Amino acid sequence: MENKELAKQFRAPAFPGSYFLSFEGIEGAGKSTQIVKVRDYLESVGFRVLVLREPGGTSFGEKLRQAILNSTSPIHPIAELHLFASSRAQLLTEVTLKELETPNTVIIYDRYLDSTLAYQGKARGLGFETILRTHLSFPLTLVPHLTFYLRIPADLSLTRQKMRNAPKDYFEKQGQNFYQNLVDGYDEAAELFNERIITLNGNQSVDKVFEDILAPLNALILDQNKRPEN
Ligand code: T5A
Repeated sequence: MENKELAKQFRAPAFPGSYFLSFEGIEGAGKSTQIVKVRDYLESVGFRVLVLREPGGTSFGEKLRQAILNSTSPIHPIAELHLFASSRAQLLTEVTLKELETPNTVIIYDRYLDSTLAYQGKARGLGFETILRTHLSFPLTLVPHLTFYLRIPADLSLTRQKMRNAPKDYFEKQGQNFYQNLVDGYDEAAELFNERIITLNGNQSVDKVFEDILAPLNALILDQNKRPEN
């Protein structure tokens, strides 16, 4: 089956008046910065908002997060893929699906499936088909209503990482080629899931990026016709 056909197996959850969003991008793209602004905005218009991060978000998932990001020895890409998918399945069932049952809830994920496509699928070389097939069982077939991909060039990621001056985790120790492959991987994911993923220029001021997020976000939450019916 072609990747386009596989991509059709993925669907957004249907809970009345509740939404699932994700933010994507390479390290330093500005995801955390924009998530805070989007959370504040959504709360100001009356939504209950929960922000969750991947890997992590549950006690099991946080253990997996430490296992991966603090690893000092190489992890096989297939092992990486299954660790991220395990953390994801747990977070979806333990938190996300339960919380979305409450109307007017927005769940925001800091990274989701598209990270696995870019990091393990493209940069680690497993290919998109392997990633998509691993996610074909429920609840891993769930995807957000909208994904905001903050696109920045590889060299800007490395510059922002240096400015932060924090110790490097497992992936941040990789070089510029790895980051270029990630950008290419995200671009391919955005093409494959072109209705869900909104690509934004992350190399602009924080306020301008937020302004670019607001138009598609408002179209989703304010347009009654786009609200799930059951
Ligand atoms: N991973 C994860 C996989 O390999 N596969 C998977 O399936 C999943 C889910 C997670 C790691 O795991 C990997 C990917 C990652 O390597 P993490 O600690 O969660 O690691 O790391 P990140 O999500 O990458 O978090 P970062 O903090 O590095 O990036 P952010 O959140 O995108 O960036 P942010 O907002 O913290 O901003 C970074 C800096 O830039 C500035 C900020 O002030 C900050 O200093 N900044 C801007 N500067 C100028 N202009 C703007 N517009 C700016 N926006 C932010």
